[in-house]
Amino acid sequence: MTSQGNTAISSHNSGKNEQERLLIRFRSARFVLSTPSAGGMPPDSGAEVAFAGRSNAGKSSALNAIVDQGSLARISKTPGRTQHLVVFALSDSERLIDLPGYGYARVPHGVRDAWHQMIDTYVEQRRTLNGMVIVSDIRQALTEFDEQMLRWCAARSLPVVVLLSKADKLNRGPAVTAQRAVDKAIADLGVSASTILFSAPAKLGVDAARVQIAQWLTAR
Ligand SMILES: Nc1nc2c(ncn2[C@@H]2O[C@H](COP(=O)(O)OP(=O)(O)OP(=O)(O)O)[C@@H](O)[C@H]2O)c(=O)[nH]1
Ligand SMILES: [Mg+2]
Repeated sequence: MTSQGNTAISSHNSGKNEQERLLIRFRSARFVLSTPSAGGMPPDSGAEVAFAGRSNAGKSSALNAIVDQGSLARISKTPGRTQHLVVFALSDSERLIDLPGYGYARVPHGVRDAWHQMIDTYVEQRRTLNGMVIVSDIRQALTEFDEQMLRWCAARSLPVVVLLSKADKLNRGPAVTAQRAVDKAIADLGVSASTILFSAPAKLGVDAARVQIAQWLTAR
């Protein structure tokens, strides 16, 4: 699974060792619990990084690629599958949270409003939330929801990285052009967030995402 055959990076051995150390750390991720409300979360101590994004954007797939486990978080061809906050732990004090997808049209308004409320409450009140991963399909980024989430995170000075998912669906040129457009849209919003070209099946951007998330999990 690791890029052992890649001799081009052999001169950066320390970087490679660091990646392998991170890989081992993320591989230890285990399912803890799934809860329909922020009140059902584990005690608010330690450090957490959450994955947010539109329904079907690829949140669960990104999480699985990052922890290098094919089916830790449930992936579905049916949008709206993850309707709970799903908690995974790397250690007693480090957690990854798979948030319910936003904006799935085919559920009643009342249910949708309840999801929005729950995520809003979680982002606003969770003290150990140290960083937000917004997963956005590169062909649709940024959605209205992504922009809303960027504003919520800015409001509480929460750092954000945007994974531009499904980058394997575009050639390199159009993917880079799309990334630049998203960088500009973020700047135009007056907020700050880095972007990473990402593909779960192609393992693109996975190492970079691990480095960022590990940094947030370590910060207290
Ligand atoms: N080609 C490609 N397909 C992807 C990628 N990431 C996710 N998918 C596919 O997109 C669909 C949705 O992926 P999920 O990871 O379940 O998306 P989600 O954001 O967790 O969806 P909800 O839990 O419903 O909000 C699945 O069919 C995945 O196989 C990617 O990087 N490339
Ligand atoms: Mg999901």
